[in-house]
Amino acid sequence: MSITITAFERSPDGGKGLARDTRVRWALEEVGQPYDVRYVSFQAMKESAHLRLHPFGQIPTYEEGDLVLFETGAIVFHLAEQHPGLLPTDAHARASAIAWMFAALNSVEPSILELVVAKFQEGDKPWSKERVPLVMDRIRLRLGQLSTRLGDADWLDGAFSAGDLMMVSVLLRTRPSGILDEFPNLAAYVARGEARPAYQRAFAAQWAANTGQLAG
Ligand SMILES: N[C@@H](CCC(=O)N[C@@H](CS)C(=O)NCC(=O)O)C(=O)O
Repeated sequence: MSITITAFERSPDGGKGLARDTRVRWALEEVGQPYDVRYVSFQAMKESAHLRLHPFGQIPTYEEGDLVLFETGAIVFHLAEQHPGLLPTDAHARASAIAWMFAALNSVEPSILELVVAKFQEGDKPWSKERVPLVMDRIRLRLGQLSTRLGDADWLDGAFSAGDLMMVSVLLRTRPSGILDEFPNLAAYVARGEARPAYQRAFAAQWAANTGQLAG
């Protein structure tokens, strides 16, 4: 069954890999599944054809036969359930890897998103100057806790899993702020994720789509 995902026609980050189709592409590459991409404009994302796939008018979406999914957590989880490589077979280890996926999306990503809102969407508001340092502190708190838990391990819980894929994807979104450099083990963790051949292929594909160039 062929797989089609959606992505920005032109990502606001210009191809830095921060748009969320990258994490889905990465999961697809990790499990060796070919896929097509349908590129959508901001306008098309809010029109009925796309809203049938994604109730909130966002990317990415995932179509496979008559299955339609939205939410990157659900998409990556589906891929990890259907194909070997992203979740351990041992039941407890599997549950723990899934917990890390939720942790990435529910406990780490929210404050990172707040920063994007405070800096870019509300950057011209009078409260933005005071809000940014507060949000940075909330991110710092979570990253400190995560850094302590990771210690000197390569991955969060044994072998690389969908939990790491999601956590690295979320942490990558802090890169423009420079805050990751305060936590050398997290910076190294993210670099390990980025060095994976599957990530490299995913990054190159979205880069090529956004820039019309091959990744260098
Ligand atoms: N929780 C959703 C978030 C999806 C999301 O925010 N997508 C962004 C791109 S990374 C988007 O479509 N933004 C445009 C918009 O919301 O209008 C997920 O993980 O899939």
